Amino acid sequence: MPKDILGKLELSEVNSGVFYGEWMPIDGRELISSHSPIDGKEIAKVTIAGREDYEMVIKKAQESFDVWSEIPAPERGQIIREIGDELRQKKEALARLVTLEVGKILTEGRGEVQEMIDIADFAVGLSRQLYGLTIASERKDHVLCERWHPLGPIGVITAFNFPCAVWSWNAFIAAAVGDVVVWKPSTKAPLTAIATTKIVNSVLERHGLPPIFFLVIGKGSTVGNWMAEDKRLPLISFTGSTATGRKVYEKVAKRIGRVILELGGNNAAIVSDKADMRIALKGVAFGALATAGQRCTTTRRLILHERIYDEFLDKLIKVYKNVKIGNPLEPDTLIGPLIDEEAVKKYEGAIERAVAEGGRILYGGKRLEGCYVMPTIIEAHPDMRVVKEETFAPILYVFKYSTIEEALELNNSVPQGLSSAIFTNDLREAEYFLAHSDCGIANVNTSTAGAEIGGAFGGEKDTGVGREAGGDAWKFYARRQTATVNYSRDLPLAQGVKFDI
Ligand code: UN1
Repeated sequence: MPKDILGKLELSEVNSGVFYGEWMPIDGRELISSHSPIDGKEIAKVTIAGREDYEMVIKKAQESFDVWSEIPAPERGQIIREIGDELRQKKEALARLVTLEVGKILTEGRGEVQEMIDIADFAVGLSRQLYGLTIASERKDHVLCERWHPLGPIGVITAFNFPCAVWSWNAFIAAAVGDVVVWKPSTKAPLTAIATTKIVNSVLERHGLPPIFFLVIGKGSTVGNWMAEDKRLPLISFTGSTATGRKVYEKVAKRIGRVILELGGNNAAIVSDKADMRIALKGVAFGALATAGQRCTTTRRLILHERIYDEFLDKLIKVYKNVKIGNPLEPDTLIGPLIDEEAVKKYEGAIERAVAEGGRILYGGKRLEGCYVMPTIIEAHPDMRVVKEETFAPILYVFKYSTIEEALELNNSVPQGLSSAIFTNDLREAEYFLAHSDCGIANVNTSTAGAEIGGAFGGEKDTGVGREAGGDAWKFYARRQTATVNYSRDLPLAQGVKFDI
């Protein structure tokens, strides 16, 4: 166990996985282990929640909500500002833990914490900008306006690949709006969640405020199911696979709750014959290889113009040959391991199916050792079933096109609709792409991956419902109220209805 990293984050060999204002005692509780995909070794152990622990979390979250939601929003913003500062101080240690626990390279680990700091800054600004509209009333001496109220304790369920940033998109925006947050992280990254919970709540404690960021780590889908079925959590924000997201959606719908679903992506990059090839090459390589292909925004499909097809692939294969695969803590590594053995199996299974369906491996296709795999490029055709799926691994399927219409048809031909990109210097092509891409994110001359927090993040079709992070995504975390105030000396009715008594 790397004591230097864990020590700085107040983690020990056995950690409580439930925070309800205090950390649930660890004695006699069931334990899970967190393993590093770097070498498969155990980092530390974590306790998991039973139903009583969960009930305690919800009870305390409700109590905290009553306090936090009453604090003026700009004051809430000041607390979030300090949380951002605390994260700045702990950035390196938390980044190293992220790298250790999920295997992303250190600059990406740092980027992950930076994303938390950025969204904290965004939330501070937002805390003074929770605007509602004033609407012209059809009735004399009436005011019609929109108010946005805190929603309640909200549930956030996150995946391993962004083990703290995605939580913070939800948590800091929700906190600015006046909500408190119950977090169920991935059991593949429990230590990052515990360390994060300690950092953010320390600020509230310093101010004598009740905690607003609760944590409940559970095994399998148990805790997630409790949350999805729990009316006391008016919103569930879920990040994960489409299959699990569908189940969450059904459960939340049954109780008429609200969801944000950030599910699978199957993102394409189009490279036109009118692209700046250097930019295109870097954009495609980053999109396909970063985080070892384990981002929901990863470039999984490459749509190349026929005129540059061979040349671009030659160059891309050279890049693939040269990228250093290995320990993500080492400074020149660009590709770390996949998260676990199961992920490697899925990588191998997808490649096998692609070949069986007529795909041709142009590069890679093999496991190296442990959870390390070769990034893979496969020449594919649009009818292959496997190209319609999201495999969370560095596999890139390549297609050829001749007209921009054809390229967009290919872009839109999958069930998912998260991110998309075109590389071109032609204005007509770029605008045609933006007008026709069916994704929530559409980029010109930059990668499908690596979105900034300032824009709303999310997708269409099987990718889910709603938006997170910037833009006006905060409205998902708030209860909208339309208010009418009559300051006249009469009671005129809307639509000219007469009701004289
Ligand atoms: C995810 O993979 O769930 O745009 C989120 C990106 C990152 C976030 C990805 N900022 O690639």
